[in-house]
Amino acid sequence: MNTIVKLALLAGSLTFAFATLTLAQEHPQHQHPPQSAQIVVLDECDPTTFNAVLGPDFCKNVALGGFTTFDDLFAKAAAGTPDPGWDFEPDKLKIKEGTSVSVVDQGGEPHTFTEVAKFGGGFVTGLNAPGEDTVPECATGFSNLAVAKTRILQGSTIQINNLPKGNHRFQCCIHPWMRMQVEVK
Ligand SMILES: [Cu+2]
Repeated sequence: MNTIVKLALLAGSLTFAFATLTLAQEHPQHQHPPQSAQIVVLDECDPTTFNAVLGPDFCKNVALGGFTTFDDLFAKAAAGTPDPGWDFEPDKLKIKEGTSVSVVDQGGEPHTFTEVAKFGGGFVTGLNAPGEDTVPECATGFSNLAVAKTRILQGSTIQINNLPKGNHRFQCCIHPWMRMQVEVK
């Protein structure tokens, strides 16, 4: 038997095994509640220093304490040790095809949840790691409609449906160390 035939048979039996497993887990009524998963977006922007630079209400953080000032955020990024308080949770999400994903910004400032082929820098060069270039998907910032569409404001949620099978990388185009992966099976 040649290798291709063997691989085809192997793939066939794996598919069968998976199908059997899936059937065994199915609900008896053939009615499935819509599958959904949530990703939380976090930051610790300091309202006083952020809003002094970016305008009133840019940072609307209501958390008590734990704030990072505007200057500190840039200093940490430039030092190659970006603030871990700016984060997507979880770091990796595994979902079944057809699952809808909601991304909720529970931080104090806007972010983007932008799919990229390869992780890299965002469009605010002062927040990029030393030597890191802006990834093409984030280029030109919010004047790029594709980037603008991925923006999430404080307290709001975006919904992502129909993610195809495979591994998807998402990052924030403003704070590019905010990164996570969604694996769709
Ligand atoms: Cu961000």
